Amino acid sequence: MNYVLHYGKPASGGYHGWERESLPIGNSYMGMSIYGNLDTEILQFNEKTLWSGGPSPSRPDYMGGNIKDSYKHLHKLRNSLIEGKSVDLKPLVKQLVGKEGGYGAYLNFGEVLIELNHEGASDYERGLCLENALGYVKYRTADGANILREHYASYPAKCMIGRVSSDRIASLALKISIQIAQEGAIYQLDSGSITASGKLEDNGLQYMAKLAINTDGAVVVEDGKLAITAASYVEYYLAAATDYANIYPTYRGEGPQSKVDSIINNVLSSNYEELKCQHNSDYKRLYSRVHFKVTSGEFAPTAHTDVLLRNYRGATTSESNKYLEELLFNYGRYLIIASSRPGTLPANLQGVWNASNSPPWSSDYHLNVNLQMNYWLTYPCGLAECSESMISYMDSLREPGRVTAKEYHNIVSTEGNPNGWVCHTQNTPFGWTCPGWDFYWGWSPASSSWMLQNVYDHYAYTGDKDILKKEIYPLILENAKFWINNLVYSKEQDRYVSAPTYSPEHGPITIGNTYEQELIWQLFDDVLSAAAALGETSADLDRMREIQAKLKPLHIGKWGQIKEWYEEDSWYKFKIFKDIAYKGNKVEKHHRHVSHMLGVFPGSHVNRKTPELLNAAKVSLLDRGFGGTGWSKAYKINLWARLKDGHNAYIMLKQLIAKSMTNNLWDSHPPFQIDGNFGLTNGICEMLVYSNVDYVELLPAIPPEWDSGSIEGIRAKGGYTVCMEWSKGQLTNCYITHPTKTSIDIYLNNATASFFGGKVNDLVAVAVTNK
Ligand code: FUC
Repeated sequence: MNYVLHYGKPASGGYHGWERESLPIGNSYMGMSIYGNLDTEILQFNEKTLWSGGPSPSRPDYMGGNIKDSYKHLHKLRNSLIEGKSVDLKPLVKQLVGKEGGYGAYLNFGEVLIELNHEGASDYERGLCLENALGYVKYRTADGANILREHYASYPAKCMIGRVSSDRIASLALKISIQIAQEGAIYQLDSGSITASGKLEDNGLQYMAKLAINTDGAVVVEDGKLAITAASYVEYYLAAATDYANIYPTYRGEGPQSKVDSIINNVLSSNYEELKCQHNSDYKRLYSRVHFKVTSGEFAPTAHTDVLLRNYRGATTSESNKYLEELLFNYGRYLIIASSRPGTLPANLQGVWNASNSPPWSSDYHLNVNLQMNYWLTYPCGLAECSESMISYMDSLREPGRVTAKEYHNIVSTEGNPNGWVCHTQNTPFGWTCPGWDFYWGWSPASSSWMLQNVYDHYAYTGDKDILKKEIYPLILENAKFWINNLVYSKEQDRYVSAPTYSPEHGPITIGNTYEQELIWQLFDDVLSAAAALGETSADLDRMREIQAKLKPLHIGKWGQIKEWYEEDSWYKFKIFKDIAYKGNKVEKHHRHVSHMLGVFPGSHVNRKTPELLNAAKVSLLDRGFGGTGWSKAYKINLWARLKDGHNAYIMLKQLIAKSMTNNLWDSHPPFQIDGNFGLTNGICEMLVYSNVDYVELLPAIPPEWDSGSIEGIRAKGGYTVCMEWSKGQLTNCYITHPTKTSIDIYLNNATASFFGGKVNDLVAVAVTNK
């Protein structure tokens, strides 16, 4: 089946057109957004390391935003909270912030412009084919030549590659130039290439982009452009790099010139078709691992993608709506392959695509939900490789994170004796680990631990003990050490608490809120499981076990909900006044964050074996409603799936697609934020397979709208690969493979499974094939 995003006209101009209509390709080092214009084609491009901020000759005191000795203020605040003193918290929390200077932003690199002058063309179509990660534009010019323009982003060649061709010999005349989006770039041209280079004013980061061409036409350099005439084809190869290296504390490495030259020399020693084949096999190796189908037969709508999206908003279930759901499922996989390969920085808030020098939230790494959501899909979709850049990135936060632990928590590490690292809501590739410059969104030490669930899950899904031992275990253990040193005992609550705590951007400042307690509980659980798998024992692990039992993160409140704050019961006097009482505590009924739901998803604390908590989670989630920003809707698909409610999970999927997707199928917060795309794909995985505790459940939340379908290649925790089909909502065929194991505990809710026959209502051991 061919999954293609395609349109009948070019993207509109400017940032608006970029954000909503351009089509993205990427090799994770670089991203490119293609407009598909007929007059002058715009190929806006990025390179993942082009960041302002961080260390700079103009900021000799840059220290990851950390402010020295802030722990003194923490202690004051903490003592007043623990002792229950009624004090004005505002002046105290003003001191628990980081320095904004040096935060910086992910930057726009620039544009390749191709002046074609093909206005007046007919039979126009542009598209992005997900099966082979190829962008295309095709049309017939006014004088009858058929033009094909192709673009792909090769990960093996680290290069963006394009080709314009005409079926009329020597009919092409075009001009190519580069415009760098930064001040002061220097351009050098010869008849085969354009090189643009410079230094960022903010931090002195050196950058270079080089475009080389290959054509059968004649080339001259003219007004800073390559002017090509009498060509049947023009191929172009674009490489870009900076001297950034993720090495603390300088964050600088090899200059860009040698990197760019070696990429360009390498591609020029090959040819367009060979490179395309290499790209295809590299990409397909990852993309072809999973197939999801809920449409029947070989259904592929002819309507353009923007029309499909418009029709989708019309609500009724149809084959083309289901096709759009399949397309979006695959688009999430496409986008993570395009933006998160090993050896690069992880996918940021916009993946690798950004057309602004002051993008929303700096297009940074946000850890109070967003980066986590970016990576949920990697494991169930069999793309564990795509999580490696995220794992090394988290590892790179350890050194600067020790400085934050010292300055804000007085937890001191010495050479060879790491005592704990931490980071907060947001960070940059320059080790910016301190709290944000406003406590109310910036303070969130447990966000670091949340990200470590994504890290640990690499092992949970793949069973790879080498990476567990070498990378994952030391990283998560050191964050757990931070908590051993940082938690305090509250007599009143009879438990260990984090203090102060602030639920992401929501509610009052308290101690031991559900968000932090639950994340610490899960971290300890993962560390203890990892230690057991590796046969590790230590006094720290014993202490962790004791503390975990006394974290008591989850409490059911007076109206049957999972509490987000321990203190909630005291606000709730009369049912009828519930919302007023909550509002008085700065609580928004429909707040986009669902921070009290972490034990349901992605955590494992709330599950089939804790029915009271499951019911309470339903009460809370219903109270939060069915709206939210893009990512919030995506989160709720996952949550309803974990609550085994396919109907509500599907409502959230529909809401997300109908209300939070732009024509190029990017998720819109608004603005564009890629987390919702990834969260959608993972939400569909959660609807199909649950594997969070010690059993696998098939079809836990299948909605009536997908009454028959199939999924091939989806991964379950423990290293299983599942292929299955269902019909009328019931499993009809299933095949499970594992590299070494031969049996698995399956939970099938009232489903008939033909592969072992009979009606299955509870845990059943079935044979799995050794592969
Ligand atoms: C979190 C969210 C916001 C936004 C930002 C990038 O702070 O609360 O909604 O997604 O990240």
